[in-house]
Order: sequence, then C-alpha cells, then structure tokens
Amino acid sequence: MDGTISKKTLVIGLGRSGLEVCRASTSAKVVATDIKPASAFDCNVLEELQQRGVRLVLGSHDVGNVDDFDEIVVSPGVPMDNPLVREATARGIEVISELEWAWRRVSIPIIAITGTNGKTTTTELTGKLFQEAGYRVFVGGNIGTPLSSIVKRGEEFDLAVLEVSSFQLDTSPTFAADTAVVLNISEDHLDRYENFEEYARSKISLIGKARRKKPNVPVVINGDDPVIWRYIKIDDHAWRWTCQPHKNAQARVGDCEIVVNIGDGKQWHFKFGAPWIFGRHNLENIAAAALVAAIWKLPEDVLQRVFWNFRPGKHRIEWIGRWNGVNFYNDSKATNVSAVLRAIECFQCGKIWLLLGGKDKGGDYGPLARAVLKKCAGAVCFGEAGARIYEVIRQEMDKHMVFIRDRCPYVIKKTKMEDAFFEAVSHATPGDVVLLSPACSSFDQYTSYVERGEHFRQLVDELIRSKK
Ligand code: UMA
Repeated sequence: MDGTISKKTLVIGLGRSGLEVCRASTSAKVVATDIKPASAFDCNVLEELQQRGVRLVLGSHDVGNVDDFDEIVVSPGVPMDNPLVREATARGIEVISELEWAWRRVSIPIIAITGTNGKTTTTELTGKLFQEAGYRVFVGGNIGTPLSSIVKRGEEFDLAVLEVSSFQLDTSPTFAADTAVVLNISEDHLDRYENFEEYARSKISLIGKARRKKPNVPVVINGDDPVIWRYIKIDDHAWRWTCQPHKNAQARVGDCEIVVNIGDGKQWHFKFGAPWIFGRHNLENIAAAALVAAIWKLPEDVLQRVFWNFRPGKHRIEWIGRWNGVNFYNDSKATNVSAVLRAIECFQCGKIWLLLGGKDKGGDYGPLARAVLKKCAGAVCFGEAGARIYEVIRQEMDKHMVFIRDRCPYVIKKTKMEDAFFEAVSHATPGDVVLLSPACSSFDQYTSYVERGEHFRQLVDELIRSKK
C-alpha cells in the first residue's frame, strides 16, 4: 500500500490504464511504451507525460534492458505473449496489471464484479445503491475509469465498486476484493486464452484470490451457472441467486419479481412490471446487486428507489426506433454468443432479423446457429467473423433441414454492418424486429462497440427520416 516507493517502473500500453498509472506513479523513473506511433496519440497527453518526466517509447517496445525495471505494469489489452512481457517474466521481473498496481496503493474496501455478461450493468447498479445509501463511492475498473485514477485521491472515497475483467485478473496476483461477485461464465475471449477452461479459471480466480487473503470474504454467485458450481465450494459466505423455484438460494428471481432472504427470517420483495427491465438477464443483474446490498446491510427503501428508476445502459438491447411496423434494437454490447442467446430470448419466435459479426474471438458458434434456426426469421452475417458464422449456420441448416423445412430462416453474408442492416430491412415485415446483437467484438471495423452501436442508431434514424 505504498505509492512512494522509489522504483523504476515500465508501463506497457498507453491506453486509459497505462495513462493513469503514469499520472499516479511516484517512481523515480517511469518509462511508458506503446506499439502505436506518436502520431496515434493526442499530443496534449504526450506533452503532459513528458512534463511529468515520463520517458516515452512509441511505435515499438524497444525499451532497452528489462533488467533496469523493478516492476512492469501491463494494460489489459496487451497479451501475455507480447515479447517484452515474456522476456520480463522469464527474467523474474514482476509483471502486474494496472488493477493490481492501483489496489496496492488504495486502502478503501473493494467490491469487485466479474462475469462474461452483465458486469457493466451490475457494477453501475451496485454503485448507485451505495451512492443512494450515502457512501462516497468510486465506480470504475473495466467499466471505463481505471482504479489508478483515484490513487492520488483515495481519501475522497469510502468504497470502490469495480468491474473486473479476466485480462485484469490474469496479472493481479495479490488483488483481493472485500466482496467478490461472479455473475456467469460462458465462452468469450478465446483469441486470448488457450481454451475455455483457462478463461473460466481466470474469471473464478476473483473468488480464490479474495478468499486466500480473507477466508470468510462474502461472495455473490449465480446459483444456476454450472461452470461456477464446478469451481466453487458452497459455504455460508456464498450468497446465491436462482431462477429455479425449488432451488435453495438467498435470492429468487421470478418472471417479474425478486425475493431476497436477508437473514433472521426477513425478506425483501422487489416487483418489476416495467417494460424497460428487458429480459430475465437484467433481473439476474439486479438480484446480484441486491445480494451485495444485503451483505453490506443497505436499507431496503434505497433498493426500492434505485431499482424503480433503473434503466439498462445504452447498447444493451436498446430500443432505437420503429419504421413501417418494424422495431429496431441495438445490442452492440453483445460481443459473445451467450449474450446473443439471452437477447434472442427476449423476442417472439420467428420475428427476429439478427445482424451478426465483427472481430472473431474464436468461440463456438454452434449454439448460436441452433438458436438462429429455432427462433429467427433471418440472420445477416458481416465483418471479419461473418464468413465463419455464415458457414456454421449453413452447416447446422443442412444437418437439421428435414425438421425445420416449414420455417427455414433466411441466411446471408455481407461485408459491412450497414449492408447487413439494409439487407435485413429489405426483408423485415410489420411486427418483426431488426436486432444488432453481433456475438463478436467490433475491432475489425470500429474502434469500440459504442461506435458500432452509434452507427446502427444513425442508420435507423436516417431510415426513419427518409422513408416515412
Ligand atoms: N498495446 C501495446 N502492445 C501490445 C498490445 C497493445 O502497446 O502488444 C497498446 C495498444 O496500442 C493500446 C493499448 O496497449 O494503445 C491498449 O490497451 P488497452 O486495450 O488495455 O486499453 P485501455 O484503454 O487501458 O482499456 C483497458 C480495457 N481494455 C481491454 O481490456 C482490452 C478497457 O476495457 C477498460 O475499460 C480500461 O482498461 C479501463 O480499465 C474495454 C474492454 O473491451 C472496455 N474490455 C474487455 C471486455 O469488457 O470484454 C475485457
């Protein structure tokens, strides 16, 4: 917990994480390196860092002898097979995440939330609960603002609620949350991990790390997730929610309600009838946040108020508009197969025109193909992953053609998202839904899922304006 140690620090990757480490570091020497050239950065930022005495090595990772450094801080986007990271590891130099680096310097309690899907919504919601209950809460991590940004002003906060990614956990050897939440684990990021087991272990390590330090640390887990159950020993400190009526758990999620047993025979009841609480997955995110609140003994009226006003964030099954009786939904945040399966569940069978594709993360598209066959009117594949997704759907169609001949979905591939969009629009009829829920990250054609989602919104807006 010391930010003043006179060290020599190397920061690899100069995105948000690396930048905040450079800003907060009090090391005697800080070198920051990024594979991108200087021209790719905001010159004000580069100037600021130079004024702080940070030496910049841009356009390559040619930082000289790694033995010169006492610690190396890697950004989440830098893979472990980066040659500089490998060299440092081989030479026994500590390589840690920005999360670990900041955690060692911040002394407030941490609530850490991970999972394949739903972590941003749950983090925002949990942060809001504590804020409404009067805590001075920092909400950050993978959600966007690194923990390092409060290293110099930790005393301004009572508590931090952090969204934590597997990339961050991989290089956080001693990071231990005071409450750990694992929402669900399904295939994702298989371009970074050898296999699913390795990814799942990374996610679940949030709990192992916390318990190694404090064996009774409360954890909140999805009681219905078979992958989580494989790794976790259920004890009195494991708070679970379930969607199954007969399962034993502290929180039960029904169609339109959540019931939480808070101990001593007392219960909280939350009712949801509002259309904006779209889909079962949001009720599960709310249940996870409610369990954290129960652990921390927040007052029920705060939860009632916050849940009543809760709206899921942008780019998450977000209704964008209606044109000629067709509804358009932006779910650009759905960057893996399980997120798309959950989105498909929200709509009527046979009415969905699904836009799929982007940067391929190497997962299995089989379950997605089967869901398309069962539930969609059509699927339009686009981007780098489009051809592979298209092939998997076609193969699945060939396999099952005999059973589904009466309702065979239309499947086609296009290059760009906007071509896929107009293809879907040309087929959709009143009552249908055009859903961008791509199952892939956006980096083949966009800088982020936000940019992709905004492009979709713009296409819908233009369509509504031009063809009334
Ligand atoms: N870089 C190198 N060498 C390499 C690889 C990358 O120098 O070998 C450089 C890139 O040129 C770039 C920088 O490293 O300039 C990128 O680092 P970064 O992607 O880690 O960028 P940050 O801005 O620090 O963003 C990270 C998280 N990014 C990733 O995990 C990929 C952000 O999560 C997070 O919001 C931010 O830290 C603050 O904590 C984004 C994300 O996509 C939203 N996360 C994944 C997800 O949610 O699925 C895990």
